[in-house]
Amino acid sequence: MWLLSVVIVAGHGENNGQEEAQQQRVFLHEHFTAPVPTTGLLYPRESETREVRKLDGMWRLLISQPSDPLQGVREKWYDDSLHKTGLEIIPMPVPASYNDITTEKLRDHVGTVWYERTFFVSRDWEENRRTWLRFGSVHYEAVVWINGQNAMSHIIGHLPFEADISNILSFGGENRITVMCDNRLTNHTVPQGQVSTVKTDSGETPIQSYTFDFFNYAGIHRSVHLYTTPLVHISDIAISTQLSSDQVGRIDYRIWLDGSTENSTMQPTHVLVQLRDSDGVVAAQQVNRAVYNGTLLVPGAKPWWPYLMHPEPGYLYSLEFELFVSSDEGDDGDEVLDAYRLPVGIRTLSWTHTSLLLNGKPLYLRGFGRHEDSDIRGKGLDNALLARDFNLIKWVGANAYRTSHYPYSEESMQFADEHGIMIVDECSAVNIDIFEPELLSNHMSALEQLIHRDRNHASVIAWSVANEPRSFKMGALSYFQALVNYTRSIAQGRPLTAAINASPDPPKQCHLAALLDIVGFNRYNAWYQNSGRTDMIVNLLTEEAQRWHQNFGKPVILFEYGADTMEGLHSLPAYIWSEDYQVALFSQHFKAFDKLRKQKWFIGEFVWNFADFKTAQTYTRVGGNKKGVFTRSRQPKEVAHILRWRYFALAKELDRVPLPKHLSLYISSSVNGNGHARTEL
Ligand code: GCB
Repeated sequence: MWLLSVVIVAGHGENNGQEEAQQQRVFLHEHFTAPVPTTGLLYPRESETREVRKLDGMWRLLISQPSDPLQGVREKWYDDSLHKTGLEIIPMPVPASYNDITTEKLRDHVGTVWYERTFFVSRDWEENRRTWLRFGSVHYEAVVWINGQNAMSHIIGHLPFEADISNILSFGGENRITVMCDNRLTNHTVPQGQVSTVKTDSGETPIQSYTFDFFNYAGIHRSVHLYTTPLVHISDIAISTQLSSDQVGRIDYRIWLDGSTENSTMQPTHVLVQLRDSDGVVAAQQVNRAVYNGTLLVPGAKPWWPYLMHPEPGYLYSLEFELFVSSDEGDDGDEVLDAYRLPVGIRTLSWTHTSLLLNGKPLYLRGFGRHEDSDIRGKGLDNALLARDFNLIKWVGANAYRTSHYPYSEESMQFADEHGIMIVDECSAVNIDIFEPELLSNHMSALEQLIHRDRNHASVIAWSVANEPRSFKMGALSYFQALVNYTRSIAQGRPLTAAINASPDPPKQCHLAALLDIVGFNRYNAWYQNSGRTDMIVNLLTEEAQRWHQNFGKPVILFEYGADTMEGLHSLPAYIWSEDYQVALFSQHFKAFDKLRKQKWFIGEFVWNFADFKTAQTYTRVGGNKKGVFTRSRQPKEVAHILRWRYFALAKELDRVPLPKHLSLYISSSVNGNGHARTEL
């Protein structure tokens, strides 16, 4: 690592709008240690050789003193039930963020909390298998003990982690699981934040601050699985797919095995790989004896298509891997050691300097930036919410969303595959600044873990390496060169993008855009810039998009535009924060998009945001960010109907999709020939 000795004085102060000078060191990230590649972590699925149990439900929670977050580690609270500490224990649901569950204390807690529950494991699980404990996500840092023994630890929220806990479990008896969860963000975490101490009326207390615009919810956010595998088992799978012009599908696969057994009759001899269509009929198969990678060819394959691009979107096959040990009695006596089934969509993804193509067809993305966020649960996984959100996405006619600003649940990724919703998959690097080596290494790890987790999803069409980094700063150049070079080496056939808010031109020109495959930018014309001026959108937006394309020669997407809107607030003429203003602002953006679409390199429009969401407390946010097209309880604002009209009109124009029957309301027989003019409300 070569540290320049110069000290750069850079403009800074996005947090409170005041420009304050900040001194920053600039690093040349020439030598860095790439993350150790993630292994394992296949999503837990039942099969004839695997059992899966969830440890979701009501856990117990202890809140550490913010002034002494590591007291529990020093005093070994994990050695016994948390009740033994004599401190207050409260019930806490899993999965959920803990912040909005109680009526006091917890919402703005800074530091650690301790979760605990007990569970039983049957004696049957002791023989010839391994038992794994897997967390879908704990934000931000987690340390896990089973029966007082350290089982695993993990940093970076929104990502899964697991460990084989067979050796520390009590089979046929009660087990205790203890999780310490720390929500503190620093300059080196992804995302970044700062903890400082303030003097309150009752003394000093630590507070957490951050520049990103969503609440730093924390806790055990996704399901906790307990599952078994055979001693020797399939530990990991990577696939990539292609579709030829004559409809021959190709699946390249690789599997990894893990574990050993002293019993030689239990050593795997071959793998049977079978691809089954949605009726269960075998479409291709292969027996693999020596190596664990291969290729399946699927004549007449049914491709994976996005929603509204094909009558049967989201078509998935089941790719079955069965690990066998041969018996001397011949094939009939072969024993299945392990079986795992992976849903697989067959499609070709490619890109040029002007287009992103799926199965050879240029894509036009219409969708949203979103958040995993809801009342009470915060960022906790909620299947009811997930199903509702996908119903709304389809109702509005969107075909894509960006997982702004962190990886979303694995369950939502599976849903996207099944429904044909395309995903721009973003890692948790939001608003990064101060480009130090420790940040780079965590940022690389965030991307490595994300790509490892999501590489087999047909829905993933791009990796977003960051949202609104301070990419115009001098320190950003070598940082992003290192980051992008590394990410490209593990990108699994997807283009790299980012949501940029720096400028396409000097003096605040973005240092990242030139390194990407697709340039995405966020721009709030008539909101943060020129508030109230919906007559200052079309030219500014079209000119800026053109600058991005001219300067960097890449396809361009607008990843964010929008206006905060209080549901039920109306104003004629339109005034900011009213529903009327949101409608007017969107409509002007649509004009700009249509101009831009004529230039083939403009490949997508994403609204900010799908739904209202919670943020930290600030005087610019009324109960949170209100730029949702839907309210936080997932009901449409007026603009949702307008957006629906546009998204379906695009689907009609681009893919000849018939408009939904009740898109517009009957007004009068003299309007528009058929009497339908206004969108249905
Ligand atoms: C942005 C950010 C997003 C914010 C949004 C806003 O540019 O990417 O996280 O929520 O602006 O509404 O200010």
